[in-house]
Amino acid sequence: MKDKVIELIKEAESFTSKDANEIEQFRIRFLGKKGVLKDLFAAFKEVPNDQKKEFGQLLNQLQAKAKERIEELKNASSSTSSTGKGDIDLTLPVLNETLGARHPLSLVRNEIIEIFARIGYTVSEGPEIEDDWHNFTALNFPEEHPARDMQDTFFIDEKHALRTHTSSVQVRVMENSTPPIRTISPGRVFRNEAISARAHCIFHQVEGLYIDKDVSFADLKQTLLYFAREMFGEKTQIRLRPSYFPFTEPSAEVDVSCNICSGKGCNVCKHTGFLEILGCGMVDPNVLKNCGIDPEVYTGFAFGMGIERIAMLKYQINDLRLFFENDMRFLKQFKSTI
Ligand code: 2NL
Repeated sequence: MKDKVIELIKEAESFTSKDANEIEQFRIRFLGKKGVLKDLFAAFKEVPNDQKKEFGQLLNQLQAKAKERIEELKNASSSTSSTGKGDIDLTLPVLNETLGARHPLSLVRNEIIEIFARIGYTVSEGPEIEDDWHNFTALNFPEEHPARDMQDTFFIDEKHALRTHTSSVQVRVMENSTPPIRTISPGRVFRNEAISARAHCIFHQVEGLYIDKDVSFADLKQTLLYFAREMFGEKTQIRLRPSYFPFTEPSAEVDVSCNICSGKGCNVCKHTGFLEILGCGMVDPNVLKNCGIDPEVYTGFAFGMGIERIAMLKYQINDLRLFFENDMRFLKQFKSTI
């Protein structure tokens, strides 16, 4: 009896086949309802007590071996079957290869939205074709400002153009609501520029606007420091340089400490230790007035940044054109697991 079991273990170990039918026959013979293991377990009662332990162990070994062998052979045959006769194995797992990737600009836009959502900012959207009022006049652009020129702006007709910034969305928000206002407006913007590694005629912006009683420049600085640290890491420093925009006064350009050399100086930051990320300022009282908000009661700050620029710094991308060419070799690198 014992020898018979040892014989069967050897047989199970050496059994080999690629034919699903043969594997099934093997399973029935060993593990089936009327299979050898069933018989042997039934015969177990007959085994003298002093041999029961050894015999039992052998039976367990045989059962485990038979199961293991069937599993191995099934796996081996399923991985070759679809290449051989052209039949499809529906039990194969789905290949992750086919999973898509989010565009890096979407990843960065979503991250910016989340960072500001955590401090109470909503998201506002608006039309890409704008009238002169929302894109320029309400924002305090003088009648003769060069940005209104055909060379900088894509005009649709006398009165309409493709928006050159998403501030136009925020003008609409101010016109249609009362403070407190805390909103960001991400979106596509258009400028009549020659395409190069650093410029494109279509790009993406996020603008932010905060209007309430007693909003100060200190609030602006602290908000931007929070953003920079969430986006580029908790050790990030910011630096504000005086600047000029028609719609803010005072205005500033904001740099972050270079996250590649930690401010020590490298090729990316051109040995300055800082990288420019956005423009900002206190909303000009004329703009508030134009949008129906009393500048004697309310103050506010605003800022604007290019999503491409933030993505280039975050992922160390050195050519803007990569964002628009949809080269799979580039896009595939942003594959996420979710
Ligand atoms: C930049 C600079 C900026 C704003 C955008 C803004 C919007 C309203 C009122 C006042 Cl409704 N200002 N936006 C303010 C300062 C700078 O963008 O370099 N963007 C890429």
